[in-house]
Amino acid sequence: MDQELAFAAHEKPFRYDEDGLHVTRGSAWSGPGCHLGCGVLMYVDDDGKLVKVEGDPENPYNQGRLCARCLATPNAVNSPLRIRKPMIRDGKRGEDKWKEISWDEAFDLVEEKFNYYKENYGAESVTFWEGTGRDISAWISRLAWSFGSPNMGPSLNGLACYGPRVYGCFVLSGSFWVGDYSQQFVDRYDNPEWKCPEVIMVWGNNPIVANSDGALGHWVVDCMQRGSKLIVVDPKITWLASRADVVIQLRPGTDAALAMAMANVMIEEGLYDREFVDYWVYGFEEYAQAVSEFTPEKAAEICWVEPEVIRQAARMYAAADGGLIQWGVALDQKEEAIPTCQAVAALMMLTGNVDNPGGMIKPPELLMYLNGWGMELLSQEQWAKRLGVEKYSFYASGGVTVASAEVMVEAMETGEPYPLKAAWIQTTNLLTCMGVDPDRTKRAFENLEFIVMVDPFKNPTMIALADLVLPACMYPERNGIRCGDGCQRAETINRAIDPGDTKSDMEINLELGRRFNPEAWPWETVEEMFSSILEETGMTFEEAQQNAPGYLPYEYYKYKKGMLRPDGQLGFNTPTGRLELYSNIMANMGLDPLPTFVEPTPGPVTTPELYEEFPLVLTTGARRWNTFHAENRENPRLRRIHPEPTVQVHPDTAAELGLCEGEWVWLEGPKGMSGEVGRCKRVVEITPAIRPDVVSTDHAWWHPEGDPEKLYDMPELNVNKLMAWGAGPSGIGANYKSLLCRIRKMTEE
Ligand SMILES: Nc1nc2c(c(=O)[nH]1)N[C@H]1C(S)=C(S)[C@@H](COP(=O)(O)OP(=O)(O)OC[C@H]3O[C@@H](n4cnc5c(=O)[nH]c(N)nc54)[C@H](O)[C@@H]3O)O[C@H]1N2
Ligand SMILES: Nc1nc2c(c(=O)[nH]1)N[C@H]1C(S)=C(S)[C@@H](COP(=O)(O)OP(=O)(O)OC[C@H]3O[C@@H](n4cnc5c(=O)[nH]c(N)nc54)[C@H](O)[C@@H]3O)O[C@H]1N2
Ligand code: SF4
Ligand SMILES: [Mo]
Repeated sequence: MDQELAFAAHEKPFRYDEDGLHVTRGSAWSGPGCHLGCGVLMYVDDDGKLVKVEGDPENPYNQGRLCARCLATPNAVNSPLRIRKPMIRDGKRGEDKWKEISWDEAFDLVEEKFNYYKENYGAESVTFWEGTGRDISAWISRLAWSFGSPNMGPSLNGLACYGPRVYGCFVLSGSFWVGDYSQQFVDRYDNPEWKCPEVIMVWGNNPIVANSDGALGHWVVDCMQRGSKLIVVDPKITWLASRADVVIQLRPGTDAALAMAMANVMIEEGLYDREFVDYWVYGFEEYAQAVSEFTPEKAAEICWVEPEVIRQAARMYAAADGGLIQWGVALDQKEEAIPTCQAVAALMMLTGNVDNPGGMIKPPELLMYLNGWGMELLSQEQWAKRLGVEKYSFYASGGVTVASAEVMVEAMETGEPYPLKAAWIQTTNLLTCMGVDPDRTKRAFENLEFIVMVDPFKNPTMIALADLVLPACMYPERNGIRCGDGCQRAETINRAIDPGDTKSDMEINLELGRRFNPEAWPWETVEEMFSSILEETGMTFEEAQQNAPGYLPYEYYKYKKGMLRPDGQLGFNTPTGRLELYSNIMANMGLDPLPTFVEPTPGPVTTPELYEEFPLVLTTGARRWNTFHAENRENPRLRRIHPEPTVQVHPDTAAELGLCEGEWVWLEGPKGMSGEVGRCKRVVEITPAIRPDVVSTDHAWWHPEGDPEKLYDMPELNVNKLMAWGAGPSGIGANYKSLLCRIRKMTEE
C-alpha cells in the first residue's frame, strides 16, 4: 500500500435504519450538478422513495452543512422532467417527438454509427463534449481517447472556467494552488500543523453561493470566526463583501491592472517577502519593471476605484502570515485571462504564500483527472489531429489536453481541416449555457449527422439537436467515487434508491468503452473499475464505502523537501526550479512572459462610440443560491427562490432610466465588434449592491414549463447572445464577464 488513508470516525455503518427510514451515507456528486460532493445522509422509505437528504455531521468536509440545492434533491430525483428510458428521435430536430428504445438497442446504435464514422472519416470525426465539474470528466476523456478521437473537451469558449487559473499557475509554478482551509486534514481546524489564514482575499469569486472548485463557502466564515481578515474584490457588494475589512468594488475586466498595482505597492514600500523571493522566485527584476507603471493612481483610474483602497489591500495582504487568495471564475472570463491569472498568482509568489500553512496548497489526488484519464491511449499521430493545436500555442504545448470548442465548431461549419460527423454530449446543456453565441453553435451542430446526449433531464439543447438520448441517473441512484479535483479525500457515492431504467455515466461509458476498446476497459463492473482506481490505498470500493472519506497524507513546504519535482530536487517543477514571475514557458510559446493589462473590447476605453450607445458595463452569470447553471429551473422548491432571470441595477440608474422593480425589459448589447446587436429578456432587480455604472445578470435561463418546440423560451432568455464568438489570443479565456449593454423598456418597441 503506497498511500495510507486517514478516516473520519463513523458511529454507524454506511447503511442503517432510523425512525422507520433506511439511511445511506454518501457523497452528493452528481447530478444534480455541483463542484463539491458534500457528505450526505439519504433517507428512503419502505416504498423505496427518497424522502429527504441531510448533511452528514461526521463528514469533516461539510460538517453537517448542506445548501438549498442538496436539500431539494428528492424533488430533483422525482421530477416529471426526468428522462427514464433511452429515446431515439421520431421526427425532425427541434420537435419534441421521441420513441423509447432499449439500452441494448441504444448501445448497438452508438457502436454501429461511431464505428462507421471511424472507418470512413477517421475516429477524429466523432467529437465528445462535457460540461463543468460533474462526475464524468475522467470517464468522458477515457471514452473519447480509447475510441481513438482526440476531439474531446468542454463546450466552453476559451476554456473560460478554471482553465486559465490552472494553466496560468502551472506555467509559473508547475502546479495549481488552492486556498488552505485545513480541508486536507481529517481533523480539520484542530490539526496542529494548520494555521488559520490571517487574511483571505476573495477575488472574483462568491464562495458562499458558488462553493466552487473544491472550496466550501462556509470555510471562509469558519476562518473569519477564527480571526481571518477579509479583502473582497468584486463589482458587487456580496454577502461576504458586506462583512469584509476592505472592499474593492472595481469595474469588471480590470483585475490585472489592480493586481499589478498591488504588486507595485508591495515592491515600492518593501512589503514583499525578500528572502523568499531571493531564494525561490525567478524574474523579479523584469516583473518589478513591468509593474512599475501601475501606480495605485493609474490603476484607480482604470478600475474606477480609489487609490487608497488599493494601498490598504496591498499592505494588509502583504503583512499577513498566511495570506489565502480565494479566486474565482471572474478572472477566467475575459479574453486576457492568462495575463490576469498570472498577475494575481504573482501576489502569492511575492509574499511566499505558496505551499505554506494558511496560504495556498497543493493537495494530493488519487485520480488526477484535470488533464483527463488515459492520455496514453492515443498515439502521437492521433494527438496531432486534435483541433486547437494548429491555432493555439497552449494546446500545441500539450499543457492543454482537450480540444478547442471554438475550433471544433469552426470545423463543423467548414469541414476543415477534416469533416466532423458526430457528437457525444454528456453533462452539458451547451446551447442554453456553456458557449457564447448559441445561434452560431446551433447552426454548426446541425451539420452533424448523429448527436447523442446523456443527461438526467430534458432540456433545450436536447430538443434542438439530439438524435439519441441516454438517461443518466443521479447521485442517490448510483455508486461512484470522488477522488480528484484538488479535493484531497477519497469519497464514495453510494446508491440509496433504485435507478429504474436509468444508468450512471460510468456504467454507460464502461459499456461503450468495452465495445470500442476492451483493453482500455478491462473491468466487468463499475465497482471493479473504482477498486482499481483506489488500488494504491489498498482498499476495495466496498471497503471505501464503509469508511469514506479517507484522507491522503499531507505535508507543507514540499518545495523545501524535493517533493514537487520529478527529479527530486528542491524547488518547483518549472524550467528554473523557481516560481517564475517571468515565465520561460510562456516566452517559449511566443506569449508575453510577464503579466499585462489589456482593456476589454468592446469597452468604455477601447470603443467609446459603442459605449455611448451602450452605456452600461455588463457582467453576467454571477451564481445564485438556487440554481447550478441551467439546472434546477424545474425544481419548484428551488425555482421559487429566484423565479425569473433578473438584471441587477443600482437605484440611481433605475431612476435615471425610469425602471421599476419587477418590470420585464430588453437587455441589448454589441456582439463584440461584429456590428450585430444581441438581446435577451430580463426582469429588473433594483439593488444598491451593484455599482451604478455596471449591471449584472443571470445566465443559463430557460422555462421548463414552456413549449419544448420553442426550446422552452431559451432563445429569448439567453444572455450569451450578447457575446462575440472567440477566445483569448492564447486560446484561453473568453469574454463572459466584461461586456457593454443598454436596457430598453418593453414599451419602447
Ligand atoms: N453568460 C454566462 N455564461 C456562462 C457562465 C457565465 O458566468 N456567464 N459560466 C460558464 C461556466 S463557468 C460554465 S462551467 C458553463 C457550465 O455549462 P454546463 O456545464 O453546460 O451547465 P448546464 O447548462 O447546467 O448543463 C449541465 C447539464 O448536465 C446535466 N447533468 C447534471 N449532472 C449530470 C450527471 O451527473 N450526468 C449527466 N450525464 N448529466 C448531468 C444537467 O441536467 C444539464 O443539462 O457555463 C458557462 N456559461
Ligand atoms: N449555486 C451555484 N454554484 C455554482 C455554479 C452555479 O451555477 N450555481 N457554477 C459553478 C461553476 S461552473 C463555477 S465556474 C463557479 C463560479 O463561481 P464564482 O467564481 O463565485 O463565479 P461567479 O458567481 O460567476 O462570480 C463571482 C463574483 O465575481 C464578480 N465579478 C463579476 N465580474 C467580475 C470582474 O470582472 N472582476 C471581479 N473581480 N469580479 C467580478 C461577481 O459579481 C461575483 O460576485 O461556481 C460553481 N458553483
Ligand atoms: S455545495 Fe451545496 S449543492 Fe454542492 S454538494 Fe455541497 S450541499 Fe450539495
Ligand atoms: Mo464553471
